Amino acid sequence: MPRSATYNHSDNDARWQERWLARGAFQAPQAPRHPAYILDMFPYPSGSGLHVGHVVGYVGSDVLARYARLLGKDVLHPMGWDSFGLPAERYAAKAGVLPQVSTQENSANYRRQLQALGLSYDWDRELTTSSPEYYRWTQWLFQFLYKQGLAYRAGGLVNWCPEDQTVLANEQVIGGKCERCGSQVVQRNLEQWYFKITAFAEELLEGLEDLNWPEHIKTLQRNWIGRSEGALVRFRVNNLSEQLEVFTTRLDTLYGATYLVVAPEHPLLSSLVTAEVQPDVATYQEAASTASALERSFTDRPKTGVFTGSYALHPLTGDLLPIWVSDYVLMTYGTGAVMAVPAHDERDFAFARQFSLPIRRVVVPVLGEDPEGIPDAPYAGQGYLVNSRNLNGKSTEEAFTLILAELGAAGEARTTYRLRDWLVSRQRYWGSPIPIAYRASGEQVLIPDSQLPVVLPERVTFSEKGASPLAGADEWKEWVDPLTGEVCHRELDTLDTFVCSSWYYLRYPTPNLTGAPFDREALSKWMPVQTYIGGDEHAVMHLLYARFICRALYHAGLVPTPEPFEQFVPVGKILGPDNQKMSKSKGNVVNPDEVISKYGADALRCYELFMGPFDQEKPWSTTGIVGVRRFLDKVWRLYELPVGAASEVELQCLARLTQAVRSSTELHKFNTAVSALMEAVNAFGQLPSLAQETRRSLAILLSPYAPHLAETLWEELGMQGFVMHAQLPEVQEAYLIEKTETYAVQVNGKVRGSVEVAAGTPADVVVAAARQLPNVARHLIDSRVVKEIVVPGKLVSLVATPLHEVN
Ligand code: ANZ
Repeated sequence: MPRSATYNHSDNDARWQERWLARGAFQAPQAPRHPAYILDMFPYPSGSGLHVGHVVGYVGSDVLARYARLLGKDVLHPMGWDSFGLPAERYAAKAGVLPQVSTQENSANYRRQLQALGLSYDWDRELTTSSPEYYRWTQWLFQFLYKQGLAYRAGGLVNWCPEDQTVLANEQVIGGKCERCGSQVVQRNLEQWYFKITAFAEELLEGLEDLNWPEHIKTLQRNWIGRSEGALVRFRVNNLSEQLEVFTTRLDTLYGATYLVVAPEHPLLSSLVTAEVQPDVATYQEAASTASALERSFTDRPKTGVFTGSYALHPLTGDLLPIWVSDYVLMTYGTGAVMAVPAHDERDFAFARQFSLPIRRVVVPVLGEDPEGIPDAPYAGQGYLVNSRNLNGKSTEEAFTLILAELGAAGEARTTYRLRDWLVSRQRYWGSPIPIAYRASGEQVLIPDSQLPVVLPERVTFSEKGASPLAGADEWKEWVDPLTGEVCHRELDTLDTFVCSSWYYLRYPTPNLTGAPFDREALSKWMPVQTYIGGDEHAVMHLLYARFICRALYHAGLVPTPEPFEQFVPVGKILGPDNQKMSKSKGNVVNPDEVISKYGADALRCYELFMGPFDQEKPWSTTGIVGVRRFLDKVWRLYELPVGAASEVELQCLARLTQAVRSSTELHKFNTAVSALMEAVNAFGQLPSLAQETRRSLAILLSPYAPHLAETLWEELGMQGFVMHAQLPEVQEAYLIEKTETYAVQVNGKVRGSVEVAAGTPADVVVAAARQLPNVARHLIDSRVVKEIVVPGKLVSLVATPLHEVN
């Protein structure tokens, strides 16, 4: 058959996709010898299907999976559906279609779209979190945590989304708004289910050290966990038998404490309040209950409060300190009470000004200084003590220790964490039922294992707003305890969908196991996930929850590794051609189906990766994809050159290409790999002939990026089997002209190491290699690189500034 003038993508895309599937080319082996578990964050299958922005991460992970196969690795590369969630329930209320049905349709559409990209998923392992076969084990997980004392029901102030009509976890409230729908979240006092993630605060913090994750994600997790070292101070209160405990990180400022403040929800408040201020305090408490914790913690928020009428005794001076109530103190942190040191804390300073409370300076930045009068602003730094009796002149650090000793039983060193327990119950239908029931006495009973899963009833009425349809499922609501015959009522809340995704990676090695959620033996072959790819918006949600659940299971000896994801690679968003976030409402959504049918799957894949660095945001451009398609046609025509013995130039060019594709792919610099392929194809195009060996190598190097074209060329060359199962060419060092170059690496002007790279290595790859030097990485911790200067062959100079503190 004569060769077509341009590469025929429509026939070839379909042909290879069918063959790969028919021959089980993507199947992971049962007994891997060189395992590589490469995992994407699985999507929520929405009704509108995938757009080109959703798939960039999947293309990147597919390149890694295909590359690992070329290295001879046994690859586990699965996909599934995180299919519980509110949109399906909303859709049911509007369109009258059961979520069970719409979810199936949507995931079938997603599967079709992903397959059309030639993604090498092992579809035999597909998971659907909303299927009873899966959520039976989510329910097992709930019961496991319950039995371990790590799942409990408790009352308290929670975040309530009035639009979604459900509570939310703290992690789902971003800047006071619902993470899903953007509505203003309000506070409500409700009884809810929690998972005790706080029991793992220290471990989750320490575990970060060994992870190969981007530093900014680790910083977000560290700040979210928020470890604070400080002390408890116990204050005696006039006419109260209990002492009032405060948590402070600045015990050294104790002599500067001029009043105390308790949170409006503090349990001792009612005993502190004297009769005459009782009504004012009650009004204040009422008003405070509507503000979110976030709002309350803003430093510049106008300060409000009421004097309780009681006084506490300063433990060292015996002075009487008035006790106030104010909502700038949160009940959910420390002890819910603070000693206020207005001269050295901004919020205390503003409050003291507002209510004319004394301000006493006890720390100065420079030894020997002792300014008079009231300061204009608080000084929050460290320094030396003044107005602090025997401690004057001591450093703040030393004073902390001395005061702690002096306090005796009235003080105690204490570490606290900002992290709160994970609120997991939701007042919605489309989630896993919580496998628990209540006796008439209120006592909780676990639904016995033999009756799991507790399946969602289908005969329910959906309403667009208001209570969960489960509240109206009268027959389902009742449950008879088989042991006692007592009629109990089931829990009507369902689990947060983040519970389903906190353990799914443990199920892929044995997706159809019936007797257990996962198999330790199989996990010890595959875990931890070698590379996990997804959005960094999950930094303190999914990525934290998954680490917690993996640790809880690890401690029980059920899984082999404490950490689930060895390496995490964030994916940058693709914006619409208008530089805006792609969304249906903005009309800037690009559909991959159309792009594939016009330009082919390989053009879409290569273009998505060529657009820019994988982890950065970038806008879609139609001219860009045309250029990439032209490159693929050039590759196609290159194979029309006469066959000849390889010249020196050809061998050099191939060696450089092999080197570049290898190093760029390994460092996830996919754009650099694609441009190296483009350069090489241009260079080969200048030659009078091309050797068979070069053709074979080029097809293999191309195959992770443009697998359909690569298979077509491989077939034309008369090769047996798939190119995806070939062996990656080695770099022929002898043909790398100037073999290597050594770069000095500077951070903020100081030399921190050196890297040796192949001559001509692209600048961004050199920078990436430089940043991986341990000594360089150490100097970049908690910083952002704002400038990268590369002097070819000589120097990498990084300019970094400290990251903002993230609350
Ligand atoms: C006295 C003091 C003096 C404080 C000073 C600060 C500066 P981090 O570092 O975030 O842990 N605090 C304690 N519990 C609180 C609560 N429930 N709500 C609001 N604020 C609370 O912050 C610890 C500091 O935050 C504590 O140290 C306490 O104020 C305040 F010059 O105590 B400090």
